[in-house]
Amino acid sequence: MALPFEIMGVVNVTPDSFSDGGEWFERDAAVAHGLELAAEGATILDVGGESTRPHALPVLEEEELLRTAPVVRILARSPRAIVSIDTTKLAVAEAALDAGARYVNDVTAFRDAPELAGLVADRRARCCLMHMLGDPRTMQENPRYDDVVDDVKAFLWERAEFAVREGVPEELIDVDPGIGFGKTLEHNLELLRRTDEIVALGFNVVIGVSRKSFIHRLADVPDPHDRAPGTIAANVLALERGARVFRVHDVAESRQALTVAAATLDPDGARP
Ligand code: HH2
Repeated sequence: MALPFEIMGVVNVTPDSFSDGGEWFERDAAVAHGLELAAEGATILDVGGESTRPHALPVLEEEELLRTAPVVRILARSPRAIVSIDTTKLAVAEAALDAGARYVNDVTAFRDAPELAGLVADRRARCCLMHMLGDPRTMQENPRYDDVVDDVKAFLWERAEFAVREGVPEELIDVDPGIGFGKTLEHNLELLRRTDEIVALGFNVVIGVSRKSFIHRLADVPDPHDRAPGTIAANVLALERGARVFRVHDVAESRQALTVAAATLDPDGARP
């Protein structure tokens, strides 16, 4: 039976991601990791070839293609999960869709490559439009908002309108407040506390808190691998406020927690 949430498992084919850089950089390791996450309950596998952590070095298009397309091609055969490509580049998204991906996760919400919207529309793919203030080089330099939730909502609404104008059906658009992307600790907490206001936009809301540094700031957990409990706490509260998709590294633990939380919130709701 369908669960009232989806888990997006992170497959970073990168040497420098903030929490697992280098762990799945080899093609076979990335594929094996993706299959393991699908077996643990991820229904979306988010394959990325470029880190978005603050001050990450940009990756050339050819290199990002080489990292991601072969991994997407194999994972797309999995019957358990659909494959998402985490990219801001048109050619990388196109190659991934050619290789069987059915979801495009763009942390710039089609601002870096506006043509991505038309591509997603033509392929009838699902997409995630994420909020980020500035770019990964500058985003953590004194981020400011009038009201962080209202500003993020206005941005997401504008980007969704753009996607719809380019032909993407509304029901294939997910939105994401972009936890940690140009936000202070207080901004992140405010967005999580008021997730219901983002849900009220009418799109599926994606939450990406997994292992992020705000958990360390709050609970003193220097090693990102140890941040699953903080990740789960934030995700369970976001579920209660209506978020639908949870982008996580620790799939088995997250699935267990979210399943129990969902059953508690709605005893008549779907169970596995
Ligand atoms: N966070 C990261 C990357 N992509 N996409 C969405 N939609 N939402 C997020 O919160 C999000 C994202 C950062 O996490 P990770 O991929 O583990 O790190 P890195 O960017 O260093 O590879």
